[in-house]
Amino acid sequence: MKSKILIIGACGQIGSELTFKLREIYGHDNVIASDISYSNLEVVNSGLFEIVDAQNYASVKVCVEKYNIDTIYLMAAMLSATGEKFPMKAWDLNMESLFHVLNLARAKFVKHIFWPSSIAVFGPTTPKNYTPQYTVMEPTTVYGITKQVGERWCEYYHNKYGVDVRSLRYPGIISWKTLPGGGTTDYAVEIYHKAITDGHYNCFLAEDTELPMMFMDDAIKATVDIMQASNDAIKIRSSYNLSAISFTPKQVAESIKKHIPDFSIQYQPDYRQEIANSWPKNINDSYARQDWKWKHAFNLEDITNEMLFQLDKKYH
Ligand code: AKB
Repeated sequence: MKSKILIIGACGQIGSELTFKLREIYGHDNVIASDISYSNLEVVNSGLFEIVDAQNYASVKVCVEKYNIDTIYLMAAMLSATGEKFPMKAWDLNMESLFHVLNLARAKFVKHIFWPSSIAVFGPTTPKNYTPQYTVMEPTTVYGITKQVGERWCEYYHNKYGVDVRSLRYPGIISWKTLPGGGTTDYAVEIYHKAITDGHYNCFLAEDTELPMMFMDDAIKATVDIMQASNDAIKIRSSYNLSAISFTPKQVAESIKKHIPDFSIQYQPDYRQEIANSWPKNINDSYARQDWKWKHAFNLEDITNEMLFQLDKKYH
């Protein structure tokens, strides 16, 4: 029997590209995209699409039953920067949506769940370099708290109720199709757009702020790979550390200047600097590499080439 997939939060940065990739792999009509509104017309018009409120159990369940869904990718979340502005909204959205899908799996309406965690589960007391899978985790953002608590619940539902839930701690994701919204790592996407449109970027992080990052194609590959791995291969049911590259705003600016010599950048750190300072600089993802053979493909130079090429086409 073919897998029937529901993507919740399909209009967002990762959800949109995941929708296109999963349709390619599992067939157009086996992947139902959903979101709280019609905010991404490319996704809405690309195939089956439903309005689903991730915070409403009945709304998710109706869609699951309508299409006989067996696998849910829960991509709806409020990210770190917006979460600091609306702490209770971030808590409610991030936790309620997770409980709804976990409870649907516990009640056997669905079989498999993908739920993204984040490097935001780490905090200022975590070792910053080569951050291990198992280490001190004292996140200081509401987003990070929801992800850390969510990881505990995922593991709990797996151990107690046998729920097949799989998760990755995404770093900052860089992509050209859909803009990210409300994250601390968003600068690494905005910088490429501004390089093409304005030749200048005002960066909200300091020049030497090193953070873990990944190109979208790698993030999608990791997501597909962990979901396709055999049950036995998945040894961690909280969330896997996942890593590709790390860089600073200054290093991205330099790589852009190789293509656009006049590109200029100014650093005006704001409240997001404190969030970035609390996160690791780079991540040890040896468990993912060992358990389900994770391997990234894109380095900074590859990302810059692809981002500038695609955005140049988009804007001109
Ligand atoms: C954010 O910046 O909040 C996200 C993340 C690292 O999870 N991109």
